[in-house]
Amino acid sequence: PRTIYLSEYRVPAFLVDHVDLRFELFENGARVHSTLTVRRNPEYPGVAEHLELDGDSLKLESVSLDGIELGADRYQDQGDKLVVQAVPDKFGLNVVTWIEPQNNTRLEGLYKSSGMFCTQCEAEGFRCITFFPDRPDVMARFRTRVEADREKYPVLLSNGNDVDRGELADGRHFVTWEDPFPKPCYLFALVAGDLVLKQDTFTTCSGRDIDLRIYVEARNAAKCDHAMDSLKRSMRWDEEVYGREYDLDIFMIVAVDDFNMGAMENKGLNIFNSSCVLASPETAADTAFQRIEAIVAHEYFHNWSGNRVTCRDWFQLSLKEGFTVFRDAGFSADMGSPTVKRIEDATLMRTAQFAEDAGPMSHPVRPSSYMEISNFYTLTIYEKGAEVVRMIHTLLGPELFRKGSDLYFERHDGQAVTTDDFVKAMEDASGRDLGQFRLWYEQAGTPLLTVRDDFDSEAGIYRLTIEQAIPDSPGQTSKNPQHIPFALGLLGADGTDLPLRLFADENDAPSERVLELTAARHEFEFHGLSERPVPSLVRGFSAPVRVDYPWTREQLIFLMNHDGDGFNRWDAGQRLAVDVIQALIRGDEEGVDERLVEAYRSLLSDPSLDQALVAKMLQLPSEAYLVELADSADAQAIHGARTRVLDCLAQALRGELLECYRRNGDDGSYQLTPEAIAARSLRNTALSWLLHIGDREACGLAQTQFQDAGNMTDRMGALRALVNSCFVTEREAALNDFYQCWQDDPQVVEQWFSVQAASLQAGTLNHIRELLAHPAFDWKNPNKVRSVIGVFAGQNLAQFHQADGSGYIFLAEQVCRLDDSNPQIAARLVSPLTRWRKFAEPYGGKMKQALASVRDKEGLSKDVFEIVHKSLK
Ligand code: B3K
Ligand code: ZN
Repeated sequence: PRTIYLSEYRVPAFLVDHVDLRFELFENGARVHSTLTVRRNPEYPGVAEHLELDGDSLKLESVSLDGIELGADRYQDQGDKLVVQAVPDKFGLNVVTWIEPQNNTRLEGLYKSSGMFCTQCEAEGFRCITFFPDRPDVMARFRTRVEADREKYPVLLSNGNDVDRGELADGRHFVTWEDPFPKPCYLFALVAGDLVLKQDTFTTCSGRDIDLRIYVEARNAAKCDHAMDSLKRSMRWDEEVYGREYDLDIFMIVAVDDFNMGAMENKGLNIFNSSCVLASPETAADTAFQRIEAIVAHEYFHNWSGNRVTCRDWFQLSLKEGFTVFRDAGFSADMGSPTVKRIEDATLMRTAQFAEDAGPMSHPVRPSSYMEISNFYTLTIYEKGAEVVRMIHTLLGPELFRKGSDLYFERHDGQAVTTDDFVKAMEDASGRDLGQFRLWYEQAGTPLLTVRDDFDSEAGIYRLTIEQAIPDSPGQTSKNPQHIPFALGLLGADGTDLPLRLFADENDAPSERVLELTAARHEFEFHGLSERPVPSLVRGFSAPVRVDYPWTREQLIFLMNHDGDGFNRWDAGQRLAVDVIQALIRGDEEGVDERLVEAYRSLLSDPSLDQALVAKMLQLPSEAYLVELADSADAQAIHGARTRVLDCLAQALRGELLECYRRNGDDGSYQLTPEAIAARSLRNTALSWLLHIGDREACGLAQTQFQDAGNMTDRMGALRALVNSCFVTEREAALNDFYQCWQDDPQVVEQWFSVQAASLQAGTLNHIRELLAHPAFDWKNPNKVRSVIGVFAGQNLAQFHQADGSGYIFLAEQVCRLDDSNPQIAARLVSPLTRWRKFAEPYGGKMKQALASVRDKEGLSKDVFEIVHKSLK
C-alpha cells in the first residue's frame, strides 16, 4: 500500500458545484445515477486535461458528458479511479453505477443493517457508492432522490429537507431531499427502512422551530427519550456557550445496529450505532446514559465544527475532532460534575493516549503521513487534539477564546480549512502569539516534566525548577520544547492555598497561577513563605504531560485531604495507590502500607465529602494504567499486586464497606444527577470489593440486588460482582437468569457478553471460545465482536496475557478472520498486540510472534497491514 503525505497536498483540479443523485434500491443491488456539475478550479496550478474521480468496488454502467453518452475510448475505468479524458472547462457529467449493499460487510459506503439501507461515508466511503472526487475540500450542494419498495422501506431519508415525494410503479415510491449547504461527500447520508419516528421540537434563539426526529426500529420506540433530551440540551448549550444556532429546519437521528464506530455527523441526518442512542433505565447503565448524552452532543456540535467549517484534507482531522471533543467535554462538564468529567478525560489520556503516543503508531495531532486514514481516528486526534484546544482556552481565558471561536466560524464558514487556520483565528482574536504553541500539532510524544524544588527558610523563598523533555517517536527525534500551561498551587501546613508571590513585594498575589513553560528548563521563585509548602502541580490536568516529582506518601495523603483542586485530590490518591502497588511488584515492601488503608477508610466514612469525587477516588488505578507506567510490564505481577491491595482494603474496611452500601441504598427513583450516579457507583464498588474477598453476607446482598434492581446500573453491578466472585453456583445462576430475561434485547446481550469477557476467573479464554459459538453472537455485528473479543483483549489483562501466549494466538486468529469481512474492525482489534515492546518476557516475545502471524496472512487489508507493519518495525 502507498503512503500519502501531507506535503503532497494540491488543491483539486476540478470543483463540483452540484450533485444530483438518484438511488434505485433493490434486494439484489442498487443502481446509482449521479449527475455532477463540474468546473475547473481557477486556483489549480497548471492545466489538468483529464478529470479523475475516485471509486471503490463499483460496477460502471455508463458515462455521459453534457447529455451525450461517452464511448469507452473517452474514459478509463481503473477500478479505484475513473478517468474522463479531455474534458471542457465546465460540464455536466452523468455516471451510472451498480453496487451491492446487501453484500457489503465492510460497513463503508451503502450497506444493509437489520434489513434497512444505510450509509457511512467518512472518511472515504462515498467512493464505494459512486465515482466522485472523494476529498473533503470538494464541497457541493446535494439533491438526492431515493426510490425503493414502499412496504419494505416506507421511510426514505437523506440530507437536508424533503422537497418531493410520490408513488412509482410496482409498489415502489420515492422521496427527494435537498441540502442547501455545500458539503464534502463524506457528510452524505441515506437511509431506507421500516422505522418508527419519535418527534419533538426545538425553538432556536432566533425563534425558528426545528423539527427533531429520531428514527428507530419499532421495538426500540421506548428508548429514545434520553437521546432526545440530550439533543435539546446540546442545541441550547451551543447557542449559549458558542453562539451557534442550528441551520436546517429538520434534524434527524437514525439508530442502526451494525456500525463500525459510535455515530456519524452527516449533515442534518446523523446516523448512530444503536448502543450510542438507545437507552432506558432498565436496559442501560449510567455509563451508557452519559456516553449517549456526550455522543449526541458531539455529533450535533459537528454541525458547526466539522460541517459548516470542515477539513481541507484528512491530515487536518483533529481540526474538527479535537475541537468537537473539547466542546462536548465542556457540555458534559456543565451537565454533570466538572471535576468528575475532568478525572474521566485525564484517565483516558493517561491510560490510553499516552500509551498510543509512546507506541509504534505514535503520531502528531496533525499527522504528516498515513497509509489508511481509517487508522487515524485515534485517541491522539480526538483526545489529545481536545487537550490542545483546551490549552488554548487556558492560555487565552474564556472571553478571548470565545472571540477566537467566533472569528473562526465567521471567517471560515463554508470552507475546508486547516488546524493552522484555527490557531490563526485564535491568535488574531486574542493578540497572543501561538507560534511555539503550534508544536503541539506537529510533534508527537508526551512531554515529561521533571519538577524539583527547594526551600530557603531564611529568605522565605520556595524554588521550583521544571524541565521538559519530549521523547523520540517514529520519524521524529530531538524535539523542541513546547508551550505548556502549568497550573500550580502551593499548600501551607494548614491545608490552605498560599499566595503565589513571584516578587518579594507582590501584593494580592493569586493562590493559583498558570505558569507558561516555553523553555527546556525554567526556575520559578515564590516569595514570602514562612514554611515549606506542598506543591499541587498541573492542577486540573492543565496540560497532557507526565509529571515526575518525588512526592512522599505523607505529602500525597496531605494533598488527598486538602488540595483545593478536586482533580489533584483524586490524582494524589492515584499516585499513592500506584506507589504502594509498585512497591509490592518490585518486592520492596512485604505488605500493603497501612496509610493507604487509612486514607481509604476516611474516604469511605466521611459523608460530608463530595460523594461524586469519593466514588472516583475509591477506584484503584486500573491495570492498564499500571502497565502504561511500567518500563517492562509483567502482566501477571501487576494483576497480582493490584489484587492484593484490593484484598487488603476489602478485608480491613469490611465494616465501612457494608455501611457505605447501606447508606447508599436505592431509593427507587432513577436520576442522572452526579449525586445519584455517585450513590450507585459507591454501592456497587462496595459490593464488588466485598464479593472479591468472598464475603457471604455480601453475596446475599448481591443476589437480592440482582433480583430487585430497578435499573441496569445496579443489576449489572450485582452481576459483575458475582461473576468475579468465588460463588460458583450463584454466579452461574445469575448469568443464566440474566440471559433468559434479556435475550431479545441486543444491547443488553452485549453487556452480558462483556461482563463474561472481562471475567477474572481462570479459564476465561475457553469460555470466550464458547461465547463466539453462542447463538446470540454475530461476526457481522461490530458491537458483538467488540463486546467479546475487544473486551477480552483490551480490558482483561490477567486472562489475555497468559504466559503460554494462548490469548495472543487467539486474538491473532480472530483478527485474520475479521480482516476478510471488515478490515476497519480488524485493525482496531489488533491494537493490544502492537504494545508488545511494553511487556516483559515471556509476554512481549509471544505478542510479537502473534503479530507476525497476522502480518503473514495472505491478502491482508491495507488497514491491518499498516498497523502490523509499523508495530513490527
Ligand atoms: N466523524 C465520525 C467518525 C468517522 C470515522 C470514520 N472511520 C464520528 C465522530 O467523530 O463524530
Ligand atoms: Zn467527531
